[in-house]
Amino acid sequence: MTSVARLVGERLRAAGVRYVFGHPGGEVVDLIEGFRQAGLEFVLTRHETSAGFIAEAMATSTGVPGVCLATLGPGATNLVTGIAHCYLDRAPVLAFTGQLPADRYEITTHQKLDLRALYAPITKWQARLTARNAANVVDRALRVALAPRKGPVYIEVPSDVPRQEASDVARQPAPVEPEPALDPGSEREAAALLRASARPIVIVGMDANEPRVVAPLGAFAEAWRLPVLDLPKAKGVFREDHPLFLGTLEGLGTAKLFELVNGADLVLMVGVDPVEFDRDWTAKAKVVHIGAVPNDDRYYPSDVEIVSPVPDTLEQLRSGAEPKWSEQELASFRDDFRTYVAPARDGLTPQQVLAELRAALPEDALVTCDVGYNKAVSAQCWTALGPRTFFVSNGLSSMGYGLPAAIGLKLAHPDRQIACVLGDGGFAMTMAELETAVRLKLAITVVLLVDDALSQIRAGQERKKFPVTGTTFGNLDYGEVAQGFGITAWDVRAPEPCRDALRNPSADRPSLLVAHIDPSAYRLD
Ligand SMILES: Cc1ncc(C[n+]2csc(CCOP(=O)(O)OP(=O)(O)O)c2C)c(N)n1
Ligand SMILES: [Mg+2]
Repeated sequence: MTSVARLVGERLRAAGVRYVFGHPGGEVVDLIEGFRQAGLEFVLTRHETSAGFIAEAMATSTGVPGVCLATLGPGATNLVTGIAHCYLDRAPVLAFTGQLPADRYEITTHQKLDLRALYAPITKWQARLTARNAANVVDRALRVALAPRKGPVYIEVPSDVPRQEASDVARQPAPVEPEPALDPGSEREAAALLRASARPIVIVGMDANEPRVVAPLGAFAEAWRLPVLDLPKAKGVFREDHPLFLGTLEGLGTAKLFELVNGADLVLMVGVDPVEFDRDWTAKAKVVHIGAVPNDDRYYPSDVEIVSPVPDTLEQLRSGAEPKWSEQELASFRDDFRTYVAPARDGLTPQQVLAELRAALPEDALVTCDVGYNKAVSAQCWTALGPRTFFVSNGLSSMGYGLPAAIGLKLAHPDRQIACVLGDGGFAMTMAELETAVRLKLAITVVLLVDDALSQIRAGQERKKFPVTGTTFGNLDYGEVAQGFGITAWDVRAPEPCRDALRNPSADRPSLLVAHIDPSAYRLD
């Protein structure tokens, strides 16, 4: 007989899934055993939310859905932040949790929560697994998760179901939705707007973060000589060392980039998902929305929408190109902005740490960051050179993301170098996952920006002239912390030792770079 758990596991394997991340409870051990029999590897994380972050990073970087698992009650509530991140950061992830068996659900109160209701606002679909629906539920879950915009689905598993005999054996369908075709009418309208404009700019968003967009986007921007801005989750689709690349919106110093946006007369939104913006859209320029998803958020008003595959649209819009901006104007904006976002200080600056990291890592290295000023500076000062090389929680903007995400990336890409850039606040939230990384023998460079504070929040208090309250904390002995996990730590206060450390990471376990930075370098005003 095939158990429900094994059937579900086999269907996940067939969809390309290799790992399930999570934290167990007694109610899910049958599910884990069936998954094991199906050839899936269960990876214990030290907190359920980390499992959601790991599954997301893996899914985002590979395109194969991620899977995570928690037990009922507190396991399910702990997983919530991880899945909320998958929801607002648009990742195809299946979240399984245990639940009381069906016949006890109505007459039990211990650990009972209405989990489908709990997950409803943070998932695209919620289902309860039974022996008679298991195959169809998994297949639908995979499809719903992968349909644009991608996102998580929730599957509740009553604890008696996994070991039952599966009686649902529907044939597995193809998982991907068809793409829309190019719309020639709106393409002509957009081309006319572009020809008539004097100061058009391009903003690249996460819906376009795909390898196949790289060449058409580069050729399009060069042909018209357009300045390119990106959003954090699209970093690298357009090479950030390119002379036409001017900066990352919502990174450090964004107000200056909005001066450019406000002076533009046309904005070409290429695969922009507005979930990444942290302010209202007030620019007066006309907008062309280009993407596989219509502009239904209405965050910005669009004069023309081209709901088509992005590469095709960019190829079409290239015809009849003539340069729109002068090279000197763009070079001078770029140089001024780069100087502005990396001010000099007596002490080590986070900008210097990122420059050393860029110099130490190969082009195809994968970098994650956490949330706080460390995100603002990484988003602006990490130079991304390829698509899907920079990973951040930006829709949800959850602290605690960077380290688990790096674990997911190293498992998915064992041959690539992986680093995470963390604040000391976010690190403390998930540092237990260092043990996960050690257990899995993952060489990850952990860059810790130490300022003994929740610096971004502290800066907000100071700007409002409030006393600093609840935004600083005691300093840890990170050398001892590293020793406790059995890893090496470097303590650095200047660029040169930082360089040495970054060039000599451990081969089979994480390395910890403890960078004591001057947080005043985050304050550009
Ligand atoms: C889970 C979570 N809790 C609270 C916040 C609010 N928050 C945003 S940034 C930040 C400070 C983070 O401090 P740290 O990790 O040290 O980063 P720094 O700003 O110092 O670089 C806080 C508390 C959040 N985004 N996520
Ligand atoms: Mg900090």
